[in-house]
Amino acid sequence: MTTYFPNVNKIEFEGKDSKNPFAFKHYNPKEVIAGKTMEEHFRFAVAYWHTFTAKGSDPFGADTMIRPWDAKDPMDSAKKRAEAAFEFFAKIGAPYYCFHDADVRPEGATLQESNQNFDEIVGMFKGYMKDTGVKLLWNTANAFTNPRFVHGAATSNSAAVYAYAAAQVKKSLEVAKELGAENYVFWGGREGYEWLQNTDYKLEMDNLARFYNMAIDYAKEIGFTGQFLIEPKPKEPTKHQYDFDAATTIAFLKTYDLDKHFKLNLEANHATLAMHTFDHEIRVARTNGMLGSIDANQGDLLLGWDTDEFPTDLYAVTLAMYEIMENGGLGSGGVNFDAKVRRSSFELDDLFLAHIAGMDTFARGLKTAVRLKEERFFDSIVEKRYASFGEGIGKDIVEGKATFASLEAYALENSEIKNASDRLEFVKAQLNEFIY
Ligand code: XLS
Ligand code: CA
Ligand code: CA
Repeated sequence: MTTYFPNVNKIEFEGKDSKNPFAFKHYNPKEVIAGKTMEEHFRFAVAYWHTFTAKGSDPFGADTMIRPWDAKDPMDSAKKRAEAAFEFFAKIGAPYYCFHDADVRPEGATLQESNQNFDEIVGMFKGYMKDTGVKLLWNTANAFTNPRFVHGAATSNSAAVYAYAAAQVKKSLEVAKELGAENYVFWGGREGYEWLQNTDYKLEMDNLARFYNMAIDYAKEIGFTGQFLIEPKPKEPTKHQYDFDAATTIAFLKTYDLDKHFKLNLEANHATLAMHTFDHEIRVARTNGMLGSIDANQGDLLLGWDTDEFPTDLYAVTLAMYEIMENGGLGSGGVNFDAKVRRSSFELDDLFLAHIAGMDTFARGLKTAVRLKEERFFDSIVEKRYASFGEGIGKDIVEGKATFASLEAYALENSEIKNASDRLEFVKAQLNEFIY
């Protein structure tokens, strides 16, 4: 077997005083925290597209990353890439991976040829998964890169494109079943509009719902039982994407009676593009019982693009982990590094260093989240803040006993209202003490 990463051995936990850059300082897979090992809490996954397929180009510049799995023939490249990917998964110690069809196989001249290429790679994956024990967290169909999706896929104005996208998802569901994927993701990069005035919004929404219904039927037909996930994003590449954020996506699913078939895959950078924090998106999903999985990364607030950086922001990750813990974990989901090394981090070793940074950041976030819970930091703030709903008129409101007349009677007697300060600066300084 060829080695693609000869300089790197299996990454081990060495503790926070280690000076070895190729070691975990905080992520200790076997350490038990709040009743589960860290490995079980996170279910870390490596994103095939960013780590093995993308090569550092940006809208202004060409590839900076020359990889040892690059070959002249695209199918040769795909095979070597698969071999390299599994060597990487095993060395970094990620129990899961995720991919789009287009990341792993070259597109053929016809749909049949694309499917044949796909089958060949899936056959290799099956063997490698067996050898390494690495599992598939989720797969998905790329219905956005090819020029045929210029006007959308399941919301295209072209029925032929709609059919093509359906065929692609059908194939990806078969692959999901074959590889035992624990989830299947729909991300609608081109499902939206460029110009509202040439768009039949109602038809596109109805068609999208029909598409999802057909996917549900087909999964049932072939016995695929993984969790369906929708990944919200407000824009980019499309000006306006229909699955704008968690709340919009949940409303869509409820409108079309699809909510019991789906959960959400939430991405940190998509949250910030929607002008939300990541913890906001997770809170909305978990409150509705729809938190499925997360795409771990971070954006750059100065750029405003979907820069998909590796997550190193301890503050944001801690608050996200707190929400995940409050949800009782991620169930069949996991923490997928939908993150790419910067264009200037073009050496092979950077792939390891970036994942170590992300995994260590999540480990620290988890530990702090558990302490925040144990010490009831947020719980006691919230309890105190809403105490008025635990007694008297507030209790009546919560128990559904109040009416406008009873509230008016109360207000007439109690019009002198005394609000309490949130002491935000003070409590945020206390939060800093937990985190740093
Ligand atoms: C792009 C999305 C995409 C999904 C899967 O912004 O993050 O990569 O995660 O199609
Ligand atoms: Ca994503
Ligand atoms: Ca993204």
